[in-house]
Amino acid sequence: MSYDDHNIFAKILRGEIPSQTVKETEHTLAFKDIAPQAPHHVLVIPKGAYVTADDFAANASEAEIVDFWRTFGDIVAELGVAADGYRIISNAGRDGLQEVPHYHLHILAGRSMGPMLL
Ligand code: DGP
Repeated sequence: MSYDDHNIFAKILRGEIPSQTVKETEHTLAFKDIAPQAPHHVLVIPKGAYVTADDFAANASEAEIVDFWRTFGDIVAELGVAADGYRIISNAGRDGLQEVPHYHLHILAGRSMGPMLL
């Protein structure tokens, strides 16, 4: 699984293109999706070069993994959506219709998501 550092999220991490930061920590960046699918649509990404969730799980350090998921939890708390609920999605690869090949978690909240369309 090779990482292409020309992807748009790598450019955001390098500060080459702007984004609306929601939260930044040592190992993690969260920013607003450019085409929100819900009233709250946040993308959480590791700063390290990982392509998919399985790449991150296999190759990231424990510090990166803990930081990523704690940041996710902090964002849910700060958005105040835990009581009403939310959906998290991570698309991977061709069959997952992943558009940007840098691992990211979508947090969608603020409306009913409806049933999964599988
Ligand atoms: P995915 O299909 O899971 O790879 O979704 C990629 C998401 O990234 C999609 O919801 C739109 C978002 N996106 C694409 N380009 C940009 C960008 O330049 N800035 C921001 N903030 N989001 C982007």
